[in-house]
Amino acid sequence: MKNWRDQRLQRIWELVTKGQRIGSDEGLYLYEHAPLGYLSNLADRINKRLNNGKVWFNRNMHIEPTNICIYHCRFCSYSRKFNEPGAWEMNLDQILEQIDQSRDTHLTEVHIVGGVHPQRGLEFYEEMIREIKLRHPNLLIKAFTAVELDFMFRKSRVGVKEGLIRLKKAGLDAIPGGGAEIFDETLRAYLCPDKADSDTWLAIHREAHKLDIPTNATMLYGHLESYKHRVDHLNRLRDLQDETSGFQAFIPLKYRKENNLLSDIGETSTVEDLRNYAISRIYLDNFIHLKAYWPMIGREVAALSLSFGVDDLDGTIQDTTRIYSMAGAEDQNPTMTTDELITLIRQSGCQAVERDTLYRTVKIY
Ligand code: V47
Ligand code: SF4
Repeated sequence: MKNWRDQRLQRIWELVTKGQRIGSDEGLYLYEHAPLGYLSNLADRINKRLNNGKVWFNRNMHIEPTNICIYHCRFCSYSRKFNEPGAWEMNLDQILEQIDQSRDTHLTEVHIVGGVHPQRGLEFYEEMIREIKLRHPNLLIKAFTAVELDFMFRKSRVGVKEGLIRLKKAGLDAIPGGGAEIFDETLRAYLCPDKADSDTWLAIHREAHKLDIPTNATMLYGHLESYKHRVDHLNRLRDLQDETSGFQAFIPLKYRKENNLLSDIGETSTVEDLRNYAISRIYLDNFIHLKAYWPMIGREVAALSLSFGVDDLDGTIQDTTRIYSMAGAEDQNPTMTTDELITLIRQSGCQAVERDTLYRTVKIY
């Protein structure tokens, strides 16, 4: 057992290494006082216990059907109104064509997330999923944030349960974690005032879990939130996971500052990003996977994150995602081949395991 001079850190270390849970005060203490080496060491132990030195990745492509959005999130660099320069909308044929043109013949997942288009209701998305599944029955579809789902269900006047049942029947396999942003109501009212609120986000994920649709969870951090807000966010996710066990992975999303209304507040440092990964790993004791979304943080930080509790690197994403490139992400052309990903993982001393959307092993490298 290590000895840390700070007694509080020593107590947290002992609790966590015994497999016990820490509370909000302890979470806050870690954010405020824990040294980097402590966090890396503790998060890595938990990760080894849960994932045994494996780092997961999958072969996926991202599709963003439109960036036309009715909402006005202050951190968003990507959304546009109709006819505004830079706006795009793809029809069903164009979406299907984009998948057909995929260069990776071993693709296992298509990830679909976009703006909240005012004219597109459940019927449009139901058909989209059905057609993709019809042409590519082996491709798993992870699609639509809770914010998109909330709007399409209300537009089509169906309840959450009915809407999710219909999408599942059409072929939806999983739901991504976007739209969670930060749950604190006061901050959320300022950052993204008009979209699905925190309770709605959580209720949609709860209902999906009840219907056996696995989902992910995110937290947008590094903007106006305090450490207390981050701990509150992690707490709400941990509580729901206790109830349902339906979350597959937690993905911290680093706020990127270019071309949006919060540009003047700057961005978090790499050290802060690594601390946040580690504390998330320590706090969310009921989540198996902690994912780094590498196109946003860059390859080098993604490699470092593997020593801070991260066990999953999002995909061999082809250069189709624009949410982050428009917000100033590290990698403006986010594509990594399988070989590059495997090398990155091996150089961190871990074993690369290709998975599908449901974390079933496809191949061990
Ligand atoms: O909800 C928007 C975020 C999210 C910015 O589940 C920004 O596997 C940083 O859902 N800086 C959408 N982030 C992305 C998303 C996602 C991504 C990767 C993996 C998964 C998964 C889900 O992007 C939005 C919002 O939180 N976002 N603007 C910005 N300026
Ligand atoms: Fe729309 Fe999503 Fe951008 Fe918010 S973050 S404005 S919901 S596209």
